[in-house]
Amino acid sequence: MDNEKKEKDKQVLLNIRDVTSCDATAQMLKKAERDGVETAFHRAAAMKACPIGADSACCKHCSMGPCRLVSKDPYGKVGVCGATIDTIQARNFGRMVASGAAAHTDHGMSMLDLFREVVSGKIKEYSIKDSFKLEAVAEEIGIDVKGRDLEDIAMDLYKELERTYTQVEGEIPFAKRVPEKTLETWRKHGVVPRGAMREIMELMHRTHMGVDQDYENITKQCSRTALSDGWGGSMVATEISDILFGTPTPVKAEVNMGCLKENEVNIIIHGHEPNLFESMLASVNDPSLIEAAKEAGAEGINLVGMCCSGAEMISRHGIPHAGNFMSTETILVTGAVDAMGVDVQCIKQGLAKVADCYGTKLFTTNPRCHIEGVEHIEFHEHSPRECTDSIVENAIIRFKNRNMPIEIPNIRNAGIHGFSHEYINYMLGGTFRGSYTPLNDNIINGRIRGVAGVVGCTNPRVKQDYVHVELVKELIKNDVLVVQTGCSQIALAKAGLYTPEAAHLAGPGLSEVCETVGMPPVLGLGSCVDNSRILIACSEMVRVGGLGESIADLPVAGAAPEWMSEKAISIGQYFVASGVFTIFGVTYPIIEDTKFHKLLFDGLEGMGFGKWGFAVDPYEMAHMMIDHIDKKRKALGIDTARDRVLMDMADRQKLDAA
Ligand code: BF8
Ligand code: SF4
Repeated sequence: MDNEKKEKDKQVLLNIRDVTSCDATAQMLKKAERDGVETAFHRAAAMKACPIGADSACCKHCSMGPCRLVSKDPYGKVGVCGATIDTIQARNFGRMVASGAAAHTDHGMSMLDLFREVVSGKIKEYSIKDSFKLEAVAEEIGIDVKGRDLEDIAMDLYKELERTYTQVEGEIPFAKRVPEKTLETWRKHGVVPRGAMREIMELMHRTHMGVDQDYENITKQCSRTALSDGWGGSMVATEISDILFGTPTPVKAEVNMGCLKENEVNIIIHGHEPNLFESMLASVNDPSLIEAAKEAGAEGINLVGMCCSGAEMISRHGIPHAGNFMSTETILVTGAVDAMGVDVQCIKQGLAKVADCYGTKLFTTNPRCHIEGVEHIEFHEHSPRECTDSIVENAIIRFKNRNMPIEIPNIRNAGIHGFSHEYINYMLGGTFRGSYTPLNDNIINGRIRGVAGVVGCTNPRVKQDYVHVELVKELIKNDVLVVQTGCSQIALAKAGLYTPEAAHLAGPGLSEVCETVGMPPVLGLGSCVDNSRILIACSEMVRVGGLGESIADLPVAGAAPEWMSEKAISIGQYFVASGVFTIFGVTYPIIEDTKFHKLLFDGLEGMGFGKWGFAVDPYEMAHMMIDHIDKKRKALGIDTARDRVLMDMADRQKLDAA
């Protein structure tokens, strides 16, 4: 007890309003402090980020070092081997890209493994839900579909997509989706990806001590590897998940911690791979488990998602979502979570201690991700229900033995989720002529100024959700249509922007389009691997015409305002390499004014790619994106259209007919 008291005395107390703009998380942080429980918010406040690491001014790639250079005088010193600041930064950056790309592509490969086993009949617990999409994707990458059995097409699709990972030479299959001029730029600079395994391996090799020591050459391999993620591993993850589990279409669903139910057995799935969650969905609907929950005194079983697998499940099935990355520990403080099952990525080790404090049963399920001291119930795709049924049974036991007060923030926000790129086609183009033409037309006539992707994590180094929400509000106010994925999507859904009524927050042009179509001004596309949907949408916009010949010509921009993970760096780099101006917030891991920094923030654009940007303030970020969009509009010769804000009757009729 004395020790516990000392621990409590030591605890950093937060100025809660400064660390989160999520009311539910704030309420739980207050409770956590009352209970003497520590979270990542507290650890971030107690531990200053290392300034040398933050600038990427150190190298520990060999034991002649670690070598520490000086951020304020970056060219004043070199490492023991002679490595310059540009080499060191580019190598560190490259390793972030390699790790991020590995995470997405390994996830994609798992989905493809599952697909193969389903198609060959070895796994019967899952099946093909969207055969229409299967044929469409197969046809797009050159597989003959006419008059053939679905199984044959599926097996050919499997074999072709396997090349996304294993191909030693030549271009990956989805390079066929890249607009011709963008692909030309890639070919010119030698960055068209081969298989992701090869690209990641080569990047790890080149960033080894004493190999690639030219930041420009390292940057090429960063782009090539990142592209093998965006147009490779991530895109396969999205497409195969749609084929297996269904392509999202708009669905009304609720987010926030109020989705927990005091009188039900609450189960959270948090992580990234939808196969675990899909099996859990089957488990919680099993009559015998529902009966067992009732026998334990519960009114039912309540399944809720968090982070990216949650974002996929809200998109596909309207499963409620309890919160984003910075809420995963705090939700346990409710005391209402009976079990949390996690798989891979963004799983804080700190969850173990918080779960322990509140008696929540925490389970790891994936062989890639164990946590010391946490029970592991391995998930096998050949018998998925063994794992998920067992988690439900454990949750029921915990429900029965609940022995402390429960406090659930009474906040739920309804909204419309589930906008796949296919649905955007249909929504804007109508059933009979589904196409991006109306989107392009509305961009050309200036009602929609441009499109922004706002994506990515939350990070305790900045006020949770604040930068996401303010940035998106500023963008839509200026008639920029926003598409979203991952934790950012949940931030805006909590802020109420996912309703068609939120159109009143948009500028006159965008709100008119939203009202005509009945869509919110902010469209959620799912999890972080679903950023590939944004790439496909960009390709479609180029293909339809009127907005230039390459992705780099489009009036679009991207942002990850509260990023934290290496996956985000890989995503940022593949958007930049695809031609998109991409801004990150929080901090940027490169010293300003170094040659490597100038290449990423300026030089790449001159080579036909996009470029990086950095800003902490959401309004500054928004206006950097808007300026870029306006610059592109001007280059396309459609800048004058925006002057004509008021629409005449003919315009209105044209829009209504669209
Ligand atoms: O892949 S947005 S905190 S949950 S890394 Fe993680 Fe970031 Fe959330 Fe999903 Ni994406
Ligand atoms: Fe130092 Fe060079 Fe070794 Fe890095 S690779 S730790 S810069 S000696």
